[in-house]
Amino acid sequence: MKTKWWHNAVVYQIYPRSFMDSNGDGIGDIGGIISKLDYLHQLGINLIWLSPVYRSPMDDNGYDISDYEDIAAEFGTLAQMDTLIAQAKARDIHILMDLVVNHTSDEHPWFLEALKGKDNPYRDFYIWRKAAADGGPPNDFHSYFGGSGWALDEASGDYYLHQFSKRQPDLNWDNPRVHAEVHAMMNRWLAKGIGGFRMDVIDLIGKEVDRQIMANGKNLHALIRQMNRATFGKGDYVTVGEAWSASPEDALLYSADDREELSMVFQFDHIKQFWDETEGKWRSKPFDLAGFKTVIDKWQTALSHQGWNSLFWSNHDLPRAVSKFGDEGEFREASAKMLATALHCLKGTPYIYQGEEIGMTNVRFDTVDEYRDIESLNLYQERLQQGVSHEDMMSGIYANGRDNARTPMQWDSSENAGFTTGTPWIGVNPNYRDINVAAALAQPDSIFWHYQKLVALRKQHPILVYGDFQQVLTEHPQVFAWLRTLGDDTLLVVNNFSREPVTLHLPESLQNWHGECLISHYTPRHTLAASLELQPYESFALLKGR
Ligand code: TEU
Ligand code: CA
Repeated sequence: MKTKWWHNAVVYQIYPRSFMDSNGDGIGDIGGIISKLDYLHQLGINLIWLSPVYRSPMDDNGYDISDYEDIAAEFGTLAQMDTLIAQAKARDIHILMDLVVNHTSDEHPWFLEALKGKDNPYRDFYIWRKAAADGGPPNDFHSYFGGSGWALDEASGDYYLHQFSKRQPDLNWDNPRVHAEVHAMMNRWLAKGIGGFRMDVIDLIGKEVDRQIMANGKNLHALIRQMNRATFGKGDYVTVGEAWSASPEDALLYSADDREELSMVFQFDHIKQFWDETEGKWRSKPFDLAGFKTVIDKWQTALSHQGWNSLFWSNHDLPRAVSKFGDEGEFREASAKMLATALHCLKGTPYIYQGEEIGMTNVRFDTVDEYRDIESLNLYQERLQQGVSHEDMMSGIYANGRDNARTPMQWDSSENAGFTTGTPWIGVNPNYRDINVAAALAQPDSIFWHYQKLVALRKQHPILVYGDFQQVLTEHPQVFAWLRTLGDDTLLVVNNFSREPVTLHLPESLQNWHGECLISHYTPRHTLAASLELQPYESFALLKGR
């Protein structure tokens, strides 16, 4: 495997709307991000994945772009974006811009042109089909955000495809002019000094519409290779593709060295495994460690020598890590630290979602009107019409709604958690008085300092970056443990994923170890006997002495 500069880097994801408001309008902005770069530098991260800040009508909070080369007024200006890039770089932090090119906003000039008529030069920048015989949508493809995935253009009587909201028309990647326009825009952003791209639903751009194959279409990898060669492949950039459909085999196609495609992908097996087979995310299955271990092991093993894993528990579309995989009550701190150790001791690039480093939790607003996410709001309406009860839908939103991750970043215990001096665009989680950055920085053993140690460890110990993964204690019902091996070095990572203490009996091969405890949030363990008493949500990583 070729080593890359970013292999020991950790990425911090910023959802700009909710990160920090610098002008009192209740909406996070670039000025707010700039004001917090020292905080991020203190955490030690080297890359920021910046969710979209481009001009947008904000139908999907910026994932509906109307101008790829201007900044949304509520987020700031291009000049501020240049300042952010420069100020970040001065702190050895590189910006990954969010590239959303499966679709645009319906206010993008390309789409406004396309609406002017069937013979407009931009018409086939998008995907049009004739109405069905009954005048309805061409087929029964369903949008991820509710309703048909086809919207009628009254003027022409044709329908256009939109896999997300009807204000997010899908681009036609069968059209070489689309490639050229997107590549040119990407190169202009690269020329501004960014570090690379996170690529929104990149697995959808090769869609074969008439066969209703939306993900992993036959041209997908050719399109990505072409994009690589035309843009980021010319430099040492970081690219991560969001691929909800990806299998380990797909991930190797995206990220193996000789593929000249992407650095890595976000896959979601460890997320989808806890969604209901028929109700999806709206009916959450209880966390099952055995299944979780199997999935993580599958991905670690598949990409151990080829390709590269991304590592994450949460993002702006997912519930909060400690609420989903840990304990948001009595053991919030211990479980958040355990999850951090587990993630950062796996092989791949760890992603920290804003607020994860202080153990922010899911939110439970009393009424659906307090929610803002188009996906939750649309599906609430649609599913109630289908007979799902209000209570069932609310429990789905509480468990897996995207707004769980989008409540304002909690900076301190002042009003609105120090996020804004105005009225926040979405409610602040009421627990901000106790869970906030100021409190975390003042508490020596807080979750923040635990993350800071983990980020630093990745730079100090190549075994964390390149060590092979091998699960141990595979059958244990509460403990997820593994070895990382590199040359003569062996690291043992043990995580108690339960709220109960565990008496752990070690196999011969792990007994009588002595070495350096790289990280622990209980009493550090430098030696191992035949058995040990693990505390609730205890983790440790022990580097075996040679
Ligand atoms: O998400 C892709 C996507 O499929 C998710 O929206 C997912 O289906 C859903 O959240 C399940 O919980 C990307 C972006 O991350 C998301 O924020 C955008 O809404 C979406 O694409 C459209 O751009
Ligand atoms: Ca603002």
